[in-house]
Amino acid sequence: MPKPVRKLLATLEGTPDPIPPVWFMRQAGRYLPEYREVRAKAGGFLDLCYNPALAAEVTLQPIRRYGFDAAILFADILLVPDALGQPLGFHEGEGPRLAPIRSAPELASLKPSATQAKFGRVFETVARLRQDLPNATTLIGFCGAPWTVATYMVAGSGSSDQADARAWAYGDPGGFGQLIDLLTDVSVDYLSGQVQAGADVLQIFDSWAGSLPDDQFERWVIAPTRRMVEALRKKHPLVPIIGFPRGAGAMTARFVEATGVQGVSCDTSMPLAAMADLGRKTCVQGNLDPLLLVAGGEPLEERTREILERMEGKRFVFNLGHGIVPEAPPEHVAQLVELVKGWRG
Ligand code: 1CP
Repeated sequence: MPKPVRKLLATLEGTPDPIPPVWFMRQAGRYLPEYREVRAKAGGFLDLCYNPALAAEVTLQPIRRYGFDAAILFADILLVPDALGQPLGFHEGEGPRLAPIRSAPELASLKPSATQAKFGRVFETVARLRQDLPNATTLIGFCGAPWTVATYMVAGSGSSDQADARAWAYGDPGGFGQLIDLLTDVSVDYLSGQVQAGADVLQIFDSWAGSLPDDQFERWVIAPTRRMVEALRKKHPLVPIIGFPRGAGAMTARFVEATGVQGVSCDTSMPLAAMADLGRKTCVQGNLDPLLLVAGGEPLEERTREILERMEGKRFVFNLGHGIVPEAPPEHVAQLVELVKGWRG
């Protein structure tokens, strides 16, 4: 049987398409009524993440509705601390809560050897997805980058400035480095398991990369990401990796060069000229403002055309600069996908 053309995979491998592949971060989620229904049935958010049948179902929902070129595994970056044994809860309207870890001696409570039971359920979701997805749909596996996951583990919740992790990193870089090294190793195993189960492409979410000055960015964003990319390349030489160093701004080009990622996702604040420039070195993904999906109509169409024109001829993946927000009407998502798929058609 000939190998199916998976458009996102092909674009990352170096064959651009005149009509770019399209998928959206958080394409499964609360803006979809069918997601809210399954979510209510699952019980808690973590119950949904660890239930392979239901997690596969919510991953497939946006593929059925919109025909995206890629599906992203339904899971969360905080499953890694959860699997390591750091108690995690998601409470309605509050976001995640973890028992904070603030010093090197507390790292002894984390158990990398205990992760397999919970990771195994995620791998089962991936395996189901590869079976149930259309052959032409690329399957994306993911995890959080060590720095971003550490910011939640140290603060015990989301935070606007990641102050607790930054303070630990400055005050005791050796101790904080132990946490980053542990997360780097566990994340490599976790992503490698996703590839073995059937993921075609990997994305590493570093949502809080932008909170670090350049020297700290080198140490806590670039160095661990490079280590992950090198280790994964050895195990799976053909699987492309997309980095998402959100807020990296002027450090983005350096990030691409130093980490060896095959693609970079750009947030909404990246100027189109800079994104086009990056497109000469690597495959770029982005960067429509998710709030334009709330507005819809002409403002959405105008900016979409501008991005598509500016990125023409580049190795480019159409995406948002961050995740779809719960307020986005599903019809606006349909409007956007039609526009991208009909581009120059
Ligand atoms: O009630 C609900 O249904 C929970 C909402 C929700 C969803 C749909 C959360 C809680 N996580 C997710 C799924 C999720 N998270 C995916 C699934 C695949 C897809 O994109 O469709 C992915 C890739 C993530 C990744 C994730 N989780 C990130 C990185 C990307 C980003 O948004 O910056 C981060 C930072 C998280 C943590 C997280 N999970 C959920 C919330 C509310 C948060 C943010 C907490 C905070 O900082 O306040």
